[in-house]
Amino acid sequence: MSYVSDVLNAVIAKNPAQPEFHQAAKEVLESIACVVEDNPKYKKNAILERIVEPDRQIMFRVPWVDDGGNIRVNRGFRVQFNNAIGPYKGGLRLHPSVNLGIIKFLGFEQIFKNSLTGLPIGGAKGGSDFDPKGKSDNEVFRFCQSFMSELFKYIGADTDVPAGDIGTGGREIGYMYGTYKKLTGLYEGVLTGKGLTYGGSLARTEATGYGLVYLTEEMLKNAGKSLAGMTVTVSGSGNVAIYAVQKATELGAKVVTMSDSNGWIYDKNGIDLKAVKEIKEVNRGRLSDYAKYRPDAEYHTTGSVWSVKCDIAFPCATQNELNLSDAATLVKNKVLAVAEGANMPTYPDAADYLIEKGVLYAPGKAANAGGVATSALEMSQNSQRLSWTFAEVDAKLKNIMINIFGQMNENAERYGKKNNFVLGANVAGFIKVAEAMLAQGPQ
Ligand code: NDP
Ligand code: 2IT
Repeated sequence: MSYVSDVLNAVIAKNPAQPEFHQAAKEVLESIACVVEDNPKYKKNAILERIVEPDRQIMFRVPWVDDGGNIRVNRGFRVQFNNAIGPYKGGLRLHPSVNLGIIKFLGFEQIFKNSLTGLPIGGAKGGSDFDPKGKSDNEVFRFCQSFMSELFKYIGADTDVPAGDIGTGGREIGYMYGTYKKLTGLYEGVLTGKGLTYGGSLARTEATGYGLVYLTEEMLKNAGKSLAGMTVTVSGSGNVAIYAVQKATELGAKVVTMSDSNGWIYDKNGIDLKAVKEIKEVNRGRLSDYAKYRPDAEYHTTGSVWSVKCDIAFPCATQNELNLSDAATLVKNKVLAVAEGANMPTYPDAADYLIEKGVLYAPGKAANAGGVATSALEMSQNSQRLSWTFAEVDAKLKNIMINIFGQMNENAERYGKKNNFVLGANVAGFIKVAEAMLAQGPQ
């Protein structure tokens, strides 16, 4: 058996009941097999065995008191996966589905994504099975305070810098930052996605969605096309989806769908983003309210946005939300490109199918790297004790995304797999981390 399959079999045997982690490890390891064959030093130095094993996995009890005076208990996680190229960096997910396997898949992906940004950040992820939906501000505060009263022991501006992800936005980051500061007495850049009044970076809120669109525009440009005039479908209606819709619309595309966990909207006239922002960002409401703003739009609780004919698809909700039958529908409808705002939204067989059919498929670790890249820019500004303008940060973000496309495109070609951006992104992300690990010895 090959080195890659030996390591994958060990991952499956040693990490039972973690299907998402197995899926992420398989995708990365199988696509870098070519590099591993070319470089016997990786096997000799057990790079794969080391890269699939987190540096440490922290799990803790998070007790908090709800508004009725009842004690509630959630589970907290931080998986510090790899710090070969910089301090641990990655978001905190608050969603009832969170478990160790999901945090490990996200932390593993983050290693390669962070490497692709070209910035000095290692890979980590954390979160909790706490559900912020339907909770009062006071309940969210008490949860965040309890969560950080344990997490603060393991993080720091030069150690591990968490940020937002599903369910963790500006409100949660603010409560966690206040708690960290109170417990440590340190005013330091320990979290990113902070508010603009206390060390946040302009353009961080927009960065993941904008970056997704910048990378897609570059990928289309390389194929002699552009977003202008294209019809786009988007899933999700959170941070990533909203700013992807905003930038795609600005570049002349027409976005016709968005979704949340209850249903999805189809607005043939183009999504009214002001309405979506009011529903989601201001009211913390449900997309079913969209009809109040646009009575002509359709709202569906069955099926999915992928049934709508489009040129470009942006999955921006969560993992495994686009299956093989969705991919077949997209191909039948002549989709040109699928670029992932979410982490691992496409099932592996669906991704293979898209690539095989010649669809330009940009995997999340490349396409959504603009968020963490701008987090790293927030860290730079915090270290300098300066704030850059929106235009400065946005220009840096755009350059980073163009550079990421260049790296994945070049590496796909180098290994004779033109337009296989899964291979290209994984190879480019992996080599830098592997070389840093080699240089630092068998730790
Ligand atoms: P938000 O919490 O802001 O929004 C998440 C959106 O996805 C909501 O519309 C939510 O619907 C929907 N969603 C979440 N979970 C599910 C589910 N299990 N089934 C159906 N719909 C679901 O999160 P973000 O926009 O920040 O994150 C979206 C994706 O992007 C995630 O995969 C995240 O890991 C990834 N990402 C985020 C980055 C960031 O900077 N925020 C950076 C890079 C990647 P509902 O409101 O009903 O729950
Ligand atoms: O998946 C991701 O890259 C994020 N949730 C953002 C991480 C970060 O540190 O900004």
